[in-house]
Amino acid sequence: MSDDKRKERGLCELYAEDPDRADALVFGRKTHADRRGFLKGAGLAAMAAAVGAQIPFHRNYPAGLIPAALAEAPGGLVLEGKDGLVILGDRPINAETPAHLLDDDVTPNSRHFVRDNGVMPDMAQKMDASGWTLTVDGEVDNPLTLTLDELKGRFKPVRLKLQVECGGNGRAGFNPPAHGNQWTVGAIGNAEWTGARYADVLKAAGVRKSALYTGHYGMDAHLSGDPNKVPISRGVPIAKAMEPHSIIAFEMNGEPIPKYHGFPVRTICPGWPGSTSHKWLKRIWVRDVIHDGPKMEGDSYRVPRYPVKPGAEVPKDDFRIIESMPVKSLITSPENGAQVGGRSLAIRGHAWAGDRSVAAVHVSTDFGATWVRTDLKRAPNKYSWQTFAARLEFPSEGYYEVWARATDDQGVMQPFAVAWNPKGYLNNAMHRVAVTVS
Ligand SMILES: Nc1nc2c(c(=O)[nH]1)N[C@H]1C(S)=C(S)[C@@H](COP(=O)(O)O)O[C@H]1N2
Ligand SMILES: [Mo]
Repeated sequence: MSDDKRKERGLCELYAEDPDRADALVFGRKTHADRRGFLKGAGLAAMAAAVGAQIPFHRNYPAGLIPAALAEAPGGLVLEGKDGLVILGDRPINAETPAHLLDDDVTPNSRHFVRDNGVMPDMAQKMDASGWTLTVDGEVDNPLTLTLDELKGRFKPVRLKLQVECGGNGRAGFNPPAHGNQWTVGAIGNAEWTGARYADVLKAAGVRKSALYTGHYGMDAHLSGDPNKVPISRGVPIAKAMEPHSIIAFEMNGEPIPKYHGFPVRTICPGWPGSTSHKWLKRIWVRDVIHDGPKMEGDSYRVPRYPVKPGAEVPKDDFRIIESMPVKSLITSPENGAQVGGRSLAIRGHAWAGDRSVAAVHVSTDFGATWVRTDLKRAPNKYSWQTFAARLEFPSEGYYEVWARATDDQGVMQPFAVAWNPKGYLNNAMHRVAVTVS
């Protein structure tokens, strides 16, 4: 089955099974309360934007009916406020950004990938934070319950450009295939986040010497609908939480955090698997053991301690928790498959290296035989990705591939092909884009 078919079916199935939820996802609102008045205001504007035209007979349009324009659109489901994302799944929502749409130095909200494990909370769906508090408890002398105003007012806010990359970004490149979302290269974003320093909040809570790890809890519901189940609860070692770039964010690119990205508040633990950047945050449980919430154990966000043969069974005790993400780069211009007239081409992209910085990015147009060093910018702040650019000359017409290879500040380079692991994490193989010169 083609990808387009699968996604279309996803949308049609969603409308067939749960039209209210489908409307809410597509148009960003709950419709059951006002079925007769469905296409008004924000819902009408969102639908007009989604189908690409005004809708003269909008008053007649029934709620919960899949718009034909979307059913036939390649890619199917449209996420409100998102631009050009490829949707891998709609329950939970998972969507990645094509590489050429990640060209901006700072990723706009409309182009940041989305990765959910459960169901978005109502508070985010409505973008209304009334009643929200954050609790900090556990290994602290002074447990806190903060309102949004207190979080914003009690601590000096910081504003930082920070990379968030899903631990499974690149999973589609594994053979034998790994279960999970088949991310290609676009589960990475570098938005500008505003928030309190995680360290300041922990200090205000009087974090104890016995504190070893944090445990994050959010407001999203488990897919099963069971209110006693938590979809995901991960955390970080205290040292990572105390790092000055780990923040408890309340703004993304100068706006309240969009519903998909954790409204009203989330952690950002940059450079580590995105799953440590907990959305819709409501509680930080400070632990005196390594946090053992759902998706901390087993093979979730864990990799074998030693290299394994592709397809091997790995004993559970031989896994370790993923911490820093590895060095990686992405060519964001030209787009894969570009046709170039003439012999010269400007290329651009970004590179990042988890807790480290990127020392160099090289590119090759002859399948790795020779490499040219690109012009690599410094990060505006630590944990931002770094932008590279180069001008390439092609000796003749024909099919070329542009390959990019970043090197981190410890001399570690991206590999040609990734080392296999059971769940398909940490694929940092070189990015390649095809270019036809005529
Ligand atoms: N509450 C909550 N936080 C979450 C998740 C989730 O499912 N629920 N997914 C995590 C994962 S696996 C990733 S990669 C990032 C993705 O953040 P984004 O959707 O803002 O890009 O959010 C993380 N935080
Ligand atoms: Mo993730």
